[in-house]
Amino acid sequence: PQIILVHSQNRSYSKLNQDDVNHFKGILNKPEVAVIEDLEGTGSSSELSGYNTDWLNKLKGNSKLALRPSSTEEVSQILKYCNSRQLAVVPQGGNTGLVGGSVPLDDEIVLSLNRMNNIIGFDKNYSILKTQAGVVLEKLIEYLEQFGYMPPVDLGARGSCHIGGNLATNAGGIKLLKYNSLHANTIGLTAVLPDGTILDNMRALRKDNTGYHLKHLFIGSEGTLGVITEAAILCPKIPAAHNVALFALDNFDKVEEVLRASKDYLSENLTAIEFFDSESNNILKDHTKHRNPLGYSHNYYMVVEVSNFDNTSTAEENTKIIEDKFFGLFEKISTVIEDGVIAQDSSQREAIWNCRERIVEGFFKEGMTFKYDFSLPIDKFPVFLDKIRDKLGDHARTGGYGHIGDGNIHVNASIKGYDNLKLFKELQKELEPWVFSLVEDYEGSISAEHGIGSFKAPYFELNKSNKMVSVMKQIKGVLDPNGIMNPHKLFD
Ligand code: FAD
Ligand code: S2G
Ligand code: ZN
Repeated sequence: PQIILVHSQNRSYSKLNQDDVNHFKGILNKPEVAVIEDLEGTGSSSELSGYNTDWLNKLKGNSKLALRPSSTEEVSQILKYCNSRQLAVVPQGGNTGLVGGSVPLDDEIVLSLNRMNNIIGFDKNYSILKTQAGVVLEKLIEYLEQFGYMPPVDLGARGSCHIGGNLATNAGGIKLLKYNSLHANTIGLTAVLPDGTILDNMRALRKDNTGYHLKHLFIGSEGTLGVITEAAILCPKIPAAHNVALFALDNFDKVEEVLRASKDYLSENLTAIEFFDSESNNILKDHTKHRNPLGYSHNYYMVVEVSNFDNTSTAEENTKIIEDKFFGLFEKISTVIEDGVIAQDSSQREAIWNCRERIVEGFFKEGMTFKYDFSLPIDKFPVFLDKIRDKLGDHARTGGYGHIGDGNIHVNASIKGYDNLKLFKELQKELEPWVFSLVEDYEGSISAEHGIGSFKAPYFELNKSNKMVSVMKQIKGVLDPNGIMNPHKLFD
């Protein structure tokens, strides 16, 4: 794998010692599972190595200790102690983050939420889910199904990511277009501050205008202000019926035409719309078993999901409603698309979604990948892709895909293999300052949904006014005066 050892940065943090480890073993229940340590640094603990390595295999920290608390109270005691001992901490959920935010850059303690995986309950009057932060998203999807509800967020990492990590990164995903962001759907949240203060804001009231809405500070804070241990999330109903179609198009103007037609014609029945280009389509074919039913000869592809919320009809009637909607859309775009297919059953639905959601794996298997997650004016997507392609030439395979309905493009550019770190670093030095300032020229965002982490921290101040950054740093200074929370993430 591509392991880039991150040299330890000179920081004013304490070094972990045996007394610290003994202290944690003394305060945590089931220390045999709650404390994973390798104080000698023998590298003996493969479990610890998992906590030190990010999903992309780009970062490998050298933490000697991972802690797995089982309650908010235990998180509070851990942070209070670390704060008093000036020990740096990285909160970690499912460790699927893509910006180098979820693992140590040096020897920070990893505070994993993976033992705080209890679902507290679902209030059917309010349709509000209450859960601990360490529950895997897919488990929440399964749990809510019995009530006919679903989480408002969904993403390709659903099998591993935690709802706590989704909140900490304000994850976007494929449903944001229809159900809005986690900021809009989080009704309550418990967060623990570095000094151990427990901010319990879990009184889940749809309306509560009593002072600043502190919970929003922690949503998207990427573990730099405190640890989210519980949340109350407003959940939408599972649609009575839904289906998905895949379209093939030969240029981006037509992609935009289908986007507009889908929004105009389908309006509230449009529940997701994604695009991907031919390079993304080809790289998926080269590296995974997933096959595109529309083949590999077109320049662009789009996934359009239509849902029907009318619960009075029978399943057959609902399916017919969806079919009529798709045929109505087809009529409007028949001269625009090159080809199209509607899923005939759930396995075909899954196959179509895999064409889009598994692209990340294709680029990852191709080699070392530059990953970008921009918000941009939609009509600028092709220009951006062409500029990046020109910059990288035939060193890399560059593809564009993503949540076009949200104006969010993912650009992945992979250089072949994992044994050319020198070339990767040279290209990175050349490419990144330029591409991030280009985003600023287009008044976009250098991170639409993945966050800043450590990979984008050097460019964060390019994309936010220094007045905004200085207020953020003041807030960070008030909540984490010792800077123990996830150092060198978000802020360089
Ligand atoms: P981690 O990776 O463990 O942590 C992410 C950040 O949050 C870190 O900074 C960490 O310190 C902090 N953190 C984690 N838990 C807590 C907590 N309880 N309290 C405080 N801080 C915490 N992202 C999208 O937005 N949209 C997508 O469509 C999408 N698709 C993906 C597809 C794949 C295949 C993969 C691998 C990733 C994808 N991601 C996507 C990125 C990633 O899944 C999200 O950022 C996700 O929200 C991270 O959740 P996690 O539990 O894995 O968090
Ligand atoms: C997605 C995650 C993968 C990537 O697939 O929507 O958010 O490479 C992305 O950015
Ligand atoms: Zn995404």
